[in-house]
Amino acid sequence: MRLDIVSIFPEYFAPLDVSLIGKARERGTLDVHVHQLRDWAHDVHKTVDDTPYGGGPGMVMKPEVWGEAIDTVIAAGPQGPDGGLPRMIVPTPSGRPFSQELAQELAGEPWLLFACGRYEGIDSRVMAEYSSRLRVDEVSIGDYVLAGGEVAVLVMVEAVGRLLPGVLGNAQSAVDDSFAPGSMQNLVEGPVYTKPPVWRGHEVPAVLLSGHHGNVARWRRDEAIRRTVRNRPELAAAIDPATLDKHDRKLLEELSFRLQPEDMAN
Ligand code: JA5
Repeated sequence: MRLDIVSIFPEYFAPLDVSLIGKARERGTLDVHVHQLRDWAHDVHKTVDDTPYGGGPGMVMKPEVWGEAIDTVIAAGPQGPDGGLPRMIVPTPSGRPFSQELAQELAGEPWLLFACGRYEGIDSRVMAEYSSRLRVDEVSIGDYVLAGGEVAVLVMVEAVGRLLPGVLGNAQSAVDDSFAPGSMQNLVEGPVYTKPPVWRGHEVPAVLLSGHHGNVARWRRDEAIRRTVRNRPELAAAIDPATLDKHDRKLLEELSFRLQPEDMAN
């Protein structure tokens, strides 16, 4: 997979040299190109921003600089000027939510182009222009404000990169994830433990040392349910009652959690 990232702070992407993603780059699984947006600004001050039309606080990134940057990146693509087109991702808190499902979808793309905004964001005509030429998605990684798109891109690159064939050492790790399709539906993962069996007076739950695989699986599911109800009530509310056994129902009752009634449709 090829990744192009355009930013006024290319130094933000130093973490992509290390760990899982760094190794994937060394092996050629990932081909990452980070670009300095200011390389396409032509005035002496390398200006990339200007005041917002309509007034208001802050500055907006200029469309001409972004247009030249993106045109150049597209033209220098993986297989030359006729080597297909990238899918473009623009991080913004007003975008569609990033999710494990979107990460899976992006992991199937041969070429992604990430455009990192700063200030109050990028002139919207840039997204309009490229939407008529490429698939463009404005994407949010959560409901909070960041100073720019760079950290959001690091998040998305890690989430996507670890799904690529051969990037995770253990093939099971990616399917066990809380939000992976095929993991326990609508449940987050429970707690994990390793040696020693007692640390500062805290004991590892005895069932995990018992060697009884059935009891271990049951206990893990209970803990996943407890955590989901406590930390993610909106996920718990979306549990399909048909996916629960009698033991699950009893536990939810003990936790005073009311399941949604089964609807009449279907
Ligand atoms: C800020 C100019 O979903 C959280 C996000 C916050 C934020 C993102 S994504 N992009 C920007 C940005 O600010 O481009």
